[in-house]
Amino acid sequence: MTDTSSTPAGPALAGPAIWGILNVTPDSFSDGGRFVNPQVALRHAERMVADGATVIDVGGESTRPGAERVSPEVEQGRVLPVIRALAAASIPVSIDTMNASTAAAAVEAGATIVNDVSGGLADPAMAATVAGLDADYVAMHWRGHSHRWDQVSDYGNVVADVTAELRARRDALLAAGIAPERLWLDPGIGFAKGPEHNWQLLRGLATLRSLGHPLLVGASRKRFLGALLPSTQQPSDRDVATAAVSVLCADAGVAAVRVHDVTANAQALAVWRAWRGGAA
Ligand code: PMM
Repeated sequence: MTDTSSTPAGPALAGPAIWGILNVTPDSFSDGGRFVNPQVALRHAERMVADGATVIDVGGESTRPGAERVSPEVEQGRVLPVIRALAAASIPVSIDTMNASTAAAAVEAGATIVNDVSGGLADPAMAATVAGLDADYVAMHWRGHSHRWDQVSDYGNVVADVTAELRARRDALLAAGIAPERLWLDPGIGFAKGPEHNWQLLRGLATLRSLGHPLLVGASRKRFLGALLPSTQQPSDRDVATAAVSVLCADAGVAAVRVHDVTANAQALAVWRAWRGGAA
């Protein structure tokens, strides 16, 4: 992997890829319940691809604070029909899961990326399972399930702490057999982090990039953006703020942004490319 953090020109001018979020859950914080039907999910995914997404990230378990965990069987019952429908339509799919059995079943159903918000910590079988799959792996920074966030959200220097903890995860994941060129890292915006932690991490993306892996950032519609907006707004009113973060992520050399509103983010990134002198 090439570190381009000090190189404004070249391939980085393409800017981040857009991963469209498809939560097949009854209870996700901004789109819960909308895409449980595979045909409705497929239509939404096709629209996101038409609007500029290159990957659709399918999740069957909500990670929002207070959400109940679901069994891998329930999770797979939700996501596998949707993944099969997307794969049949040749849409690149990422599976958002903390469960090794769901990762394996999703790849079998056609997913090519495993996106694990626990970075392999929630399921001890995840790293070895993914090492045996033909799939990329996103390891997000994670300190525990949401019911523990109050106890685990102390940081000295959040950028240094998250970088050190992601480095340790990276080393463990590579030792388990995941190929370095298939590993992505993610700072875990909003996961056991307060608003100022999130802003410091976004300002510190160059430090995270120094780990030498492509970065995925998931800031879309998160609460720290809502804190900037009028108190009457809903999560779906945070798409303009999300697009502004995506533009700043582009400047920081992030490889992909995970977003709900693909159109807003694709338009904002087209402006970024034109401004930077790349092809719009
Ligand atoms: N955030 C959520 C879910 N999955 N995956 C990655 N890699 N990074 C994230 O920041 C992330 C994620 C929670 O947001 P959602 O409920 O809107 O999907």
